[in-house]
Amino acid sequence: MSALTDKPAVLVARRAPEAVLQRLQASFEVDYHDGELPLPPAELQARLHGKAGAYITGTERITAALLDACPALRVVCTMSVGYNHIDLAACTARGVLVTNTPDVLTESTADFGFALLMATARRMSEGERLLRDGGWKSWAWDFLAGSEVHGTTLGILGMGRIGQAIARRGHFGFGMPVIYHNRSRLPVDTEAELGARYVSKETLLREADHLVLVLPYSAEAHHCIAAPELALMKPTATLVNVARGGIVDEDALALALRERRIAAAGLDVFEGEPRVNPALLTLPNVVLTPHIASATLPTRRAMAGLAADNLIAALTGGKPPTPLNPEVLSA
Ligand code: 8YV
Repeated sequence: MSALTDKPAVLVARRAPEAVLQRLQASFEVDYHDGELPLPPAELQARLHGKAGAYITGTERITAALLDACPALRVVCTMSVGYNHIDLAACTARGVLVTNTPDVLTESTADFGFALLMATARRMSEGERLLRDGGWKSWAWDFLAGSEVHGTTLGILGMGRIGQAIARRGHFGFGMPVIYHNRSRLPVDTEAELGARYVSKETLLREADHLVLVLPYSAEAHHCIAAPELALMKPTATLVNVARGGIVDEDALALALRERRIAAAGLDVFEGEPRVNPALLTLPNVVLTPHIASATLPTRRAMAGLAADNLIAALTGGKPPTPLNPEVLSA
C-alpha cells in the first residue's frame, strides 16, 4: 500500500497505451517509467522496492536476486506471451504470481511470421534495397528470382498456438504440406485440420523448404539451431525465426548464409537484441526486422489491456485471467 493512499503501489516499467495507464492509475498508486529505453537493472530493482506489483514487458528481467531485494512484490505481469525474462521458479518459490498475455497476439504474430517467410523466400528486402540504390537497370529471366512458396513443404519447430496459426496459413492459403516437430505431438484431429505431419527434428530439418521457428526459449532450446542442424537443411531452404534470438547460433547461421548452405533467412529476434550480430548485417540473403511480429496497434492494445486485467485482478482480490503459476493463488 502507498503511505498516502490505500491503493497498492505498482511500477509500470514501460510506456503503456493511455487508456490502459488510466485504468491502472484508477486502481493503483502508479510509479510510471515513460522513457524510451528500459530502466537499467539497478534502477528497475530500486523502483520496484516496496511495490506490490510490476507491469513489465520482455525488456525487464525479473531475477531471484531482484525478488530478494523486493520482498513486497506479489505479482509480476508481463505484456508478452514469452516469459524467459522472468525466473518463474524463483517467483513461485517466493509466492509471487506471474502472468503473461497469450492468445491475443497469436494471429498477428502468425501473419508476421508468414509475411517474413514470404519476404525472405521472394527476396523482397534485397529487391527494395537494390531499387533504392539505383541498381534496377533492366529485366532478366533470373533477376532476383527467389524460392517458391505455394505448394512447398512448410516446416514448423514448436507447434503451440502461434505455430498452429502459421500452419493454418500455409495449409489453407498456400497449399503447403506441413511437417512439424514439438515436445509433444498434437491430437490427431488437430493434425488433420492443419494438414500437419509430426516428424523427428532431423526429418524436419532435412525435408522443410521453409522452416519457421516458433518454440519458446528455454535452456534446452538455446542454440538448438546451430551448425549441425543447418548442415541438414536443403541448400534451397529458408529459415525464419519469430521466437527468440538465443534459439539460433547466429555465427553459424551467418556462415551458412554466406556459403549458401541454406538460401536465406528471415529474423525478427536476435540474441542480445537490440544489438544485431554484425556478421548478419552484411549479408544480402537475410531479412532483418526489429522484433515486431506482434506489433499491430489492436494487438499491442489487447496485450497491454490483458496485462492490466491481470494486475488489477491479482491485487484487488479478483481472478487473474492468464496466470503462469496459478499454484501461487491457491497456496
Ligand atoms: C513482444 C514477444 O513484442 O510476446 C512476446 O513474447 O516477443 C513480443 O510480442 C515483446 O516481448 C514485448 O513484451
